[in-house]
Amino acid sequence: MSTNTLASQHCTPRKGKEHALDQAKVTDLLAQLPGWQVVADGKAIVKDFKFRDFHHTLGFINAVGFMANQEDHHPDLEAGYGHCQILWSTHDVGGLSLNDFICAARVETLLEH
Ligand code: HBI
Repeated sequence: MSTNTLASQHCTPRKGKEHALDQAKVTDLLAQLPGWQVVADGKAIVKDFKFRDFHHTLGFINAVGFMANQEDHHPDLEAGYGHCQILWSTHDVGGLSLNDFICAARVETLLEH
């Protein structure tokens, strides 16, 4: 595992098509993210997280929101009792950028024990 893993990186403002990742890079980065899938014609990554009750789901949402504000990169969330789906895409590039993969990796570290 490289020392400069995705979860140890921070987002930077990425605007413009030049920051949109190509298919090969997306495939390479996705391999580092357990359970995440590419959706929306390759323009987003998504994962649905399951929890024992609504309190745990809300705790997770708040932790993700705090991290997203720190990184100034924000997910689309769809949640209900016992689950939260997180979708990452970079509006400023019109698809996937490295920021999306950094934030997905940082979400995974929130659940590490
Ligand atoms: N969040 N998902 C997402 N995509 C963006 O392009 C984005 C964002 N949050 C903040 C933001 N862009 C810009 O305001 C900063 O990059 C400056």
